[in-house]
Amino acid sequence: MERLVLHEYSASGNCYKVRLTAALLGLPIERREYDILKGETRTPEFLAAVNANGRIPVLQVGERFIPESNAACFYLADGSALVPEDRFERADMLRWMFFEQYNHEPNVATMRFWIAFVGEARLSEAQRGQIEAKRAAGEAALALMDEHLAARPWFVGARLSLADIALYAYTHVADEGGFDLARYPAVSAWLGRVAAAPGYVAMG
Ligand SMILES: N[C@@H](CCC(=O)N[C@@H](CS)C(=O)NCC(=O)O)C(=O)O
Repeated sequence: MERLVLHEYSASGNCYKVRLTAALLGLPIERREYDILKGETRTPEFLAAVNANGRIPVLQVGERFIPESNAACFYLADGSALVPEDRFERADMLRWMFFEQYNHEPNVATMRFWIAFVGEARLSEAQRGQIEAKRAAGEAALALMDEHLAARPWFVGARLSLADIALYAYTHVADEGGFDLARYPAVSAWLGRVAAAPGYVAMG
């Protein structure tokens, strides 16, 4: 495989997904840190050379760049045991990864960012006005995950896949956004299974 460099902010769950995928696959990956709170992913240089969307993570593969965490994870894991061989299960894995980006991350991750990183006192009026809706949507996503996991050990099929990695990243730190994981026993048990996977690395 070509040289892999992860452009990241290490406290970000989206970036952690890529590191965790690489670790579970035993792939060496270089890391380059940006402080998103200082706008380091919004400089003209970053926008021109790394990601015109001004965000991390970005996986650099040789001289090319893959923004979007789940796309980066897929690049690393394509053809490995983290992507199901069965066609239906592969699509089901993508279903959960899209769910993560649409229903989970914008609520569970944003609440964590606003509360633990920005601080409630520094939120804008508009952000403060969204808190209750985001909390409710985050709880709904966690409840749906809990119902799904009550009947099976992994999101898709009989083993850990990228669907689990994508959803694990922000779920295991959801308490930092004010979510009480004790309300979701099947999710809590699944978090333990992911953390016990060979090659697992903590977010740090
Ligand atoms: N859908 C993107 C979301 C990327 C994203 O929102 N990144 C945040 C950190 S988690 C970021 O770079 N924020 C800095 C900014 O927007 O300036 C993904 O999954 O990679």
